Amino acid sequence: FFEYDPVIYSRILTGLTLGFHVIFATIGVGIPLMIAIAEWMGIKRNDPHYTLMARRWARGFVVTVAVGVVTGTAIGLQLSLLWPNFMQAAGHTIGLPMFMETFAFFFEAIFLGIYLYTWDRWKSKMKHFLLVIPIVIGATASAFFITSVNSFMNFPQGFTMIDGILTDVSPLAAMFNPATPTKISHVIITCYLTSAFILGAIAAYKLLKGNNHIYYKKALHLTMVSAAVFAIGTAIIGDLSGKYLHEYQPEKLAAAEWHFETESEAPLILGGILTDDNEVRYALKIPFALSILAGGTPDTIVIGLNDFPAEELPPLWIHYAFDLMVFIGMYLAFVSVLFVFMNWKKNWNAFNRPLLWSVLAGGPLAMLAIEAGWFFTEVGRQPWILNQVMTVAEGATTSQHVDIMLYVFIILYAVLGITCVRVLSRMFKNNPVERELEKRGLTHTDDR
Ligand code: HDD
Ligand code: HEB
Ligand code: HEB
Repeated sequence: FFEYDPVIYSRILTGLTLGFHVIFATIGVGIPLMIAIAEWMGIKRNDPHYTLMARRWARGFVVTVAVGVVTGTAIGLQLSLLWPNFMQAAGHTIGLPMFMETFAFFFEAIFLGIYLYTWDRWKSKMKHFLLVIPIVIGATASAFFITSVNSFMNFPQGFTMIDGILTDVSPLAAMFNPATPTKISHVIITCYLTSAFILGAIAAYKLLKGNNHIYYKKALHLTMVSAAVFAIGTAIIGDLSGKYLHEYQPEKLAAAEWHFETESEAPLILGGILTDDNEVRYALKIPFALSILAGGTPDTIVIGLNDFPAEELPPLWIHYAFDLMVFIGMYLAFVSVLFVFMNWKKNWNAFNRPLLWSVLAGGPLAMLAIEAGWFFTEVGRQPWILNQVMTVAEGATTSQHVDIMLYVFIILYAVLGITCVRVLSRMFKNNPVERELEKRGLTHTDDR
């Protein structure tokens, strides 16, 4: 229904692929840490329930890794097919971190293989636990390296531009640019937060369905304590990300907050709609909050949209993506802290149904916040593929067949998504916790 334009189709296809990949990437980065925490608890408390958690989570993790590899490979392929000019100009600048991601992945995969097949191999349980550490490091390093590429796109440095070609390249300066610290730490900690909430949501679901096995209560407690820590960390780093934007990408921050006039004591705008003459209606305004997010004090001057050339502004709908992410962040922090608090108060019941429902909702909401965060930062980088250096249109292919590619990949992702869900649900339905405990000679005597 609109005219064929390879740039539009390439953007849709790239966004679709990355948006799908990031679901598995997030789980891939976060779950290993949760496995490690559970196995550690199992050893320290000599409690087989925690050990079983680590085992079951590791088994499910393998399925999501497999899909992560397929979709990750699709990204690699599409980067050179859809963005040939971008890859030609920047390829040797970002080649180092791209290669390092592959390396980190292989590192992780080798230890994952050993880990899965050596559960009962050693007398000392500690030896098996040590194997999970390189998995955690490898998974986190994947996120570290690939996100540094994205940081480079947001703040390109470490080269000189001559006739559209980047020369004098310094890969390390490119990797460690001003966007890198906040971006990488925000991505990694939100991966942890989201993974903790997804595992917590599964436990809450089982408890809601009337399965009151102590295994699920322990799983819920472990994941919510972790989530509370990560949620608070996310808020702190999110605040630092805002300060990064203020200093280095003020147009993205102004677009996110519909902030038109350059001024101090700027309010944070929640929700609302924008009229044709750029007036904000029906929004909740938190006085001074934008100035504080940007610079830490109410008198920080925040540059407004009116001070940027109109053709260099990103689409203003990223405001909603930003709001959604921040709202979900507050929600996740509230729910996890409330759970931990109620569980700590001995005569309160943290396992009440409303709270269980709230945890259950938190799983998908956390993943939605990941998507919202990426859409916010990626669309907020428009119209640049390399901020201030190369536009998206300049980086794109001129091929006439991107539409067909798009349809093929939509089918591929649908098949992958459905298969993944079916394999996972069959895997765990056919092997419930009760049966697995019995099989390992553990009775239910210690059930509460
Ligand atoms: Fe990205 C575009 C989403 C990480 C490299 N990405 C793009 C778009 C979306 C996303 C929605 C379309 C934006 C538009 O055209 O309006 N990006 C994501 C998600 C990511 C992600 C969900 C999490 C995994 N992206 C990411 C990284 C890289 C890129 C880590 C660097 C290797 N993204 C690109 C790109 C695109 C892009 C290929 C195509 C057009 C553009 O950047 O501006 O360079
Ligand atoms: Fe990724 C995987 C690429 C983004 C995380 N990846 C992957 C793969 C590829 C990729 C190719 C396969 C494997 C190998 O290495 O070989 N990615 C990529 C690219 C990008 C990305 C190109 C951009 C564009 N990722 C990403 C991010 C993250 C990640 C952002 C984080 C957050 N990945 C990842 C992981 C993995 C991957 C973790 C592994 C698998 C699983 O799932 O685990
Ligand atoms: Fe976020 C992004 C803030 C929460 C996920 N963050 C982002 C940004 C900012 C923020 C500013 C941008 C950056 C750049 O561009 O560089 N956050 C924030 C805040 C908060 C938050 C303030 C509240 C607390 N997030 C959140 C959550 C999540 C997230 C909850 C999930 C879970 N983000 C995100 C992502 C992203 C973001 C994924 C993309 C990447 C980067 O970093 O960029």
